[in-house]
Order: sequence, then C-alpha cells, then structure tokens
Amino acid sequence: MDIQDRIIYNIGVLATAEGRTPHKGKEQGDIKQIENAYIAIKDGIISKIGSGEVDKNLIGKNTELIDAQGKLVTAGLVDAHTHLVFGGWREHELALKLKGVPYLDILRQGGGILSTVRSTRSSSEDELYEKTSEALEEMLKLGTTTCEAKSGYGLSLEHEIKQLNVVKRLNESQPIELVSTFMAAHAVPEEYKDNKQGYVDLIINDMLPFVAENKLAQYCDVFCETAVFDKEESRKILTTAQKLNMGAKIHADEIDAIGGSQLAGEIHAVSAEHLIVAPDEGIKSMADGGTIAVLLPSTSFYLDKTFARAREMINQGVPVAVASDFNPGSTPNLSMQLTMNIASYKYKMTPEEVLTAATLNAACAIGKADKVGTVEVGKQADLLIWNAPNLDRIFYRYGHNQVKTVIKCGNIVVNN
Ligand code: IZC
Ligand code: ZN
Repeated sequence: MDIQDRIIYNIGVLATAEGRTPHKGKEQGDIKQIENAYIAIKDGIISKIGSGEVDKNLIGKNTELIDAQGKLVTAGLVDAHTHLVFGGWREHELALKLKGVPYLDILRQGGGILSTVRSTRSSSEDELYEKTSEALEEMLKLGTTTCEAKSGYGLSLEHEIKQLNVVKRLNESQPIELVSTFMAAHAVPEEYKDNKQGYVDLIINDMLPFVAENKLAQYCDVFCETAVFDKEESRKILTTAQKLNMGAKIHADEIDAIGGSQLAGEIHAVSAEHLIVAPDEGIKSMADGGTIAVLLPSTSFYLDKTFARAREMINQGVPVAVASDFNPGSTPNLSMQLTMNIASYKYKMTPEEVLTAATLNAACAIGKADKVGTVEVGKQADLLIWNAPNLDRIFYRYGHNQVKTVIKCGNIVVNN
C-alpha cells in the first residue's frame, strides 16, 4: 500500500456501525469496537484501518501523524433534521411557553413559525448567510460534519429560494456538508390564511417544479399536523415531489396523531420525523414501508412533551435515527451531543444504538450513507476524536462539549 497523507494512531477505541443501509431491530446496536486502532487517510478517504503498530510502509516524509492519545474515535455526527436557515429568534415565546400556552396556539395566533417567516422574509440572503454560518461554526465544534437543512420560513417562491440559495452557498464555503430539503409546506402563510387549497396548489404547480428543475433540494417535507396540513394534503404534496425525483420526508405525529406516520409508510417516505405520539398502526406502516424514524428528543424535552416510543420502533423493525431539530421555536438546540444524551436517557437506547442513530441511520435518512456515517475503508474520512476513553463515557457525562478534534474529508477542521 502507498504512502498515506495522514494517519491517526494510538486510538483507544474506534467505535463504528458498518455498512451503507439503515440498521434496524437488533442491528441498531451492532457496533464494531477496535482497541488500539489506527486509521490511514489518502485523498480525504479512509484507506486502511488497523490495530497495534502502524504499518511502516504507510508512512512517508510527508505523512502527517495524529496522536489520538488513547481516546475514543467515531464517525462525524450526522444531523438529519434541522431548520437551519431563519431570521430572528423567538425568545419572547419562552414566557408564554412557561405559562403553558401550547405550541399550536401560539402558531394559531400568528406567532410561532409565522413570526419566523416574517423575520426571514425581511432578512436579505447575505444576512441569512452570515447568521447561518455562525450556527454551523458552533455545530462543527460540537462534532456535526454533515447536516440536513429545511427551508420553510419563506413560504413564497422568492423567499423559499432565498433560503435554499443560502444552503447552496454555505455548502461551498464551510466544512459541514449540507443536504437541502424543500419545506414550503411548513405552515400556511398569512396571505393564504383563508385559501389553504390555493397555497397547496401553489406548492404543487409552481414551487415544486421550479425547485426540482433547478436542483435546489433533494427532499421535500410537509408539517402534517392539526391546523397545518392534513394527511391528504400531505400525500398530494409528497407524491408530487416523488414524481419529480425528490425524496419524501414528513413531520408526523409531533403534537397530534392525524395519520402522518401511516402516510409515511404508505408512500414509502424516506423518513418520518418527530413521531412523539405515533400510534401502533403508524409504526407498523413505517416498518412495512421501509421508512426511517428520525426522532428529535431535544424537542420533546423543550416542549415538555412525552418522548417518542423508540424502543417500540426498534422492536417493530423501524430503523431509528436521532437529530437536533435545530430551529428558533420548538428547540433552539444545535448540539447533537445533547440530543444523543437525551435520546439515551429518555428513549432508553443504549450508547451503541444511539451511535448508529446519529451516524449511519442518520446518513441513510439524507441519502449520504455511501460516503459518510461509518468509519470504513472507502468512506470519507469524517472523524471525531473525543475527550473520552470509551463510548459509554460520552453518554454518561453530558452538558459540555466532549469532542476534541473534528476531521472532515481528512482535514482537521476543529481542535477544541
Ligand atoms: O419554527 O417552530 N415543529 N416546525 C414543526 C417547527 C417545529 C419549527 C418552528
Ligand atoms: Zn422540524
């Protein structure tokens, strides 16, 4: 084998899922752990994984040797659900929330998502770009190396495109790899308040064809929820997107179970997300339809809701991913580490199951598992060196940043 660009050696434990397809059931917790490991990297790709002494033939005078100091190494974290690009914040809603005003009531009163729509519409593309860059910088320090980003605060062709353009520009200008999801069906905009059908038609006839033709997003998502979009409206939008070669995602059963998880399975959606109150039929439908459950534990925590029935989903053969859901309303949290901690404590998922959920299964949910989500020869060298000696430690401790070094495509991009 040739001389390598970089070799990470003295890895205490290398912990990773394996493969390119979602892991479900018992496989959800199948993690390979190699002690005293090393990883060789050539042209940004993992070229060799070994244990013990590094093979001398791999080391040339230009090979950079990185000492992992006996620490844990995993794949970079994949955040499969964020509302990344938005204007303003909504801290004024905290007092209402603490008084017990429900999330959907705030939205019905023209606040919530609609308040962020007003701030996003009045922000320029450059302002959104700057604000989003700051969030991404934080996320990178916390170990996120790949991230999905939904539009849905524009709610008109012009402003949705503005959000999608921000993601496109950021994909080229900073290390975190971004995957775009078009989500004009996030709320009914104020100007269509009395004409929801007109807005659904606008999405189907004008927005979706434009977004697909200009390759502005790989996925389409709908907020299938009481007083937002019902099951049949969601079906129309998502099946139109599928015909335009976009993958379907759905915000399902976050607050009320109105058929979102059943629909996800019926149309073979790539993922259904939230699922806080998913009924048995919905879980079965997802298992039958090959849909990944993208669970958002920090949202349950922040909205003071119950937690999705992750164990039941795993038992029923639904692959589980976890994501931050970073957004200015229902969870202004961008840390995948906090998300993973809450997933473990509240879903009762093991560290191994959560690692799969935050890497391989998350990568599958956004169509990136051929390149990222595991530490294997042939995959991109997206790696984290943790400030911890083993996998259990990063779940046992919580609340501070436990990532020490972030490597994206073979390059060190963060040294905390
Ligand atoms: O801005 O409130 N649930 N969409 C669906 C959200 C939460 C984001 C928000
Ligand atoms: Zn969301």
